[in-house]
Amino acid sequence: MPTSSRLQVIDSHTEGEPTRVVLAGGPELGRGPMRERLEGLKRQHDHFRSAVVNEPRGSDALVGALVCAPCDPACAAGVIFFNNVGYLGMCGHGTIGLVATLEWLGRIQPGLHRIETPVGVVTAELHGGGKVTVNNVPSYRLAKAVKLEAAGLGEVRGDVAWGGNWFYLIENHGQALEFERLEALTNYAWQVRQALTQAGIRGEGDAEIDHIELFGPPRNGGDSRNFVLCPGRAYDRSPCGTGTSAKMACLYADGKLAPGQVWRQEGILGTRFEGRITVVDGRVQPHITGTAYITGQSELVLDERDPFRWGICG
Ligand code: PYC
Repeated sequence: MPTSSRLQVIDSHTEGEPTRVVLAGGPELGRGPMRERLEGLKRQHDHFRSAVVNEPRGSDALVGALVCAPCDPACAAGVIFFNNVGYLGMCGHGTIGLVATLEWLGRIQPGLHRIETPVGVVTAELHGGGKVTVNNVPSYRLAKAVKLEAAGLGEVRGDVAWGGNWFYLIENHGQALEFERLEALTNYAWQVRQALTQAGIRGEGDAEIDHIELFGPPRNGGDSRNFVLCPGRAYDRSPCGTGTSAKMACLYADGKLAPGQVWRQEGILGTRFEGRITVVDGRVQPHITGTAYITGQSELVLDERDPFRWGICG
């Protein structure tokens, strides 16, 4: 059997968005670079992803984080992030959840830690009490004000940007970013996502743009509020770490954010990430600070008689 029938997990949420860290019981993926182990997980053990995050053990909102032994012993951990429909290159809220989990277990102390991800090594500073600053991968805007026309949407313009995942960021969407309007926001963003696919608008290397980010005025002391729709149609309960990184790369490109300047990004729940950038050799590095709280420690059981042992998936 490729995966143990019992998985040790710790659940947390980062500014509202849940993370499930798998500490033991996951499939054997070898000792290669994290991007190779991700390919192995995708090809041979996708049922493991579904068992961990989909119902009946999980939910559409849950992001899984499989902890792996790092290639470089100077790293605190290697990690592969996944969700209800697939895999994430990087995940800001998930990295904060992972680091807070390692703190809670007593495995790491406050200070700077290196984490291997499929899109490169990121560092994270643990401040203590679950508060973490993620020093994300270099982020950039690929294209500004890309026009999209789709029935029912009218003309939409958005920036295509990378922040560890691909985003289409829209400012003039005409939508009120209110929690009470989650369904309308989800439907709107999903239509945009489908229209992008139909129009063949993609990220670098022909990558799919699978995160849609709507922006609006702040309501809770931030500089801006967002609504982010994730690849599996779940909305991000946090302000989205990779999305905030993509946004700051766009602001910098427009001359609206200076290195070191603080950017307070509210999510749709009103929680906030504090962001800033540094620029090294012309590349924008985002720094995202938020707090994660542990919500549970448990053992997932995969009973071979259970028809939904590998999760309920569409
Ligand atoms: O915080 O980067 C993030 C993230 C991506 C998808 C859900 N959260």
